[in-house]
Amino acid sequence: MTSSSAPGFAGLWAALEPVGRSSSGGYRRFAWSATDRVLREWFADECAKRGLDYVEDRAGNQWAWWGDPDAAPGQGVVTGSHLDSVPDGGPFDGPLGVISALAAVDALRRVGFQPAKPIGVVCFADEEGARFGVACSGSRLVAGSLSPERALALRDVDGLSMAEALTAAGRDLTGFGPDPAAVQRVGHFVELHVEQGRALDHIGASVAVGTDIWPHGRWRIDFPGEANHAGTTALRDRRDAMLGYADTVLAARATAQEHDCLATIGRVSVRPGAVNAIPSSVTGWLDVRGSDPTAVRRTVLDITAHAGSFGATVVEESWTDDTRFDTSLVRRMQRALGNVPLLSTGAGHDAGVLAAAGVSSAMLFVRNPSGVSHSPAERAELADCLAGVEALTTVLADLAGPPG
Ligand code: HGY
Ligand code: MN
Ligand code: MN
Repeated sequence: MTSSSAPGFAGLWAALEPVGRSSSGGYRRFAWSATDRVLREWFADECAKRGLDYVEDRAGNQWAWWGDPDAAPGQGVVTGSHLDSVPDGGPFDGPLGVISALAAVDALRRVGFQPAKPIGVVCFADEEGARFGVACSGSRLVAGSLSPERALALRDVDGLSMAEALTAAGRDLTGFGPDPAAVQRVGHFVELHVEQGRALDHIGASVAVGTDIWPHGRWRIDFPGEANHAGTTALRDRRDAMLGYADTVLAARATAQEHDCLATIGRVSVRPGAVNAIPSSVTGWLDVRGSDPTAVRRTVLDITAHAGSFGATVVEESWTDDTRFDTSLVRRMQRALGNVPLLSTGAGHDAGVLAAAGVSSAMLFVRNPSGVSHSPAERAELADCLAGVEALTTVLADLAGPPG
């Protein structure tokens, strides 16, 4: 399959690049925000330009079809990713998959390809969970692994619920939630994503096929304390919530090291949050991942016990099991692409949610020479991005082409 045209890809990239970029150079593209609306409209416009049949599912995810997915139930060959970001996230995490999907459709059309199966492009809502705290909320909602009741009640740092944010974004909440019909249209889902590590850089490869996602989860830990004056309260009289929090952060790191896992507390909230007031409560959000689910669970148990010794409560906010992608699809992609390397990842993706819901799914990773992600330092070279588009184009042609 011929390679995509750089101007096509570069044009798509240039249009999206300024949207939601903050003064840090990172992106602040949060679900159901005004920036998100610009992104959603951009995606819908690009699909309209290509004459794709645009439809939104009951969870607000955006789909666009080349061919009628209902004329061939369960045969849809779908690719795509997400456009939202973590605070000050990088430019590639998510958008590279969406733009590559559009560029791959363009490349197929340039060579006169006629799909024997419907080809879909999807943009999932709220993959990062940056605003409401649950990752992959759009794909979990549509797949039925996150209840609409729980999702709509989630609140952002300003106390706005997802229901209020959706309503403010002009969305009708009637029927908001799972959409089995949308999921059943998908025969295969392939998500292209920038690598969030340096494995490809170390082996000198542009593209890899993703095989699995490590088990991982998020836990909210609330440390109790007693508000009081910083200048008049003797140390012996204090119940300082910050001490338990700080001790637990260090314990989380030591426990993860002990169990060969990764533990991160990247978000904290302090009340009342005054320089001259002893904290009455501190909330930390814990992220734990690892290749061995038992070790991950052990790590969480140990951290929970440690936090509990300070009177803290721990609530699981999301959990993703060890997710193996469809091995027959992975092998088929490897055959179509030649001997590209296989790659496991500790990062969660919508492809993992669909795989867990029984959809034949897999991923393509594109080299990131910095290895950094969830940071403005995230990078991918244009040549590797185009190699990713070419690989995705080849995979789509193989999956949606005539049998035989
Ligand atoms: O957290 C993750 O792994 C993904 O970026 N949502
Ligand atoms: Mn991410
Ligand atoms: Mn992502």
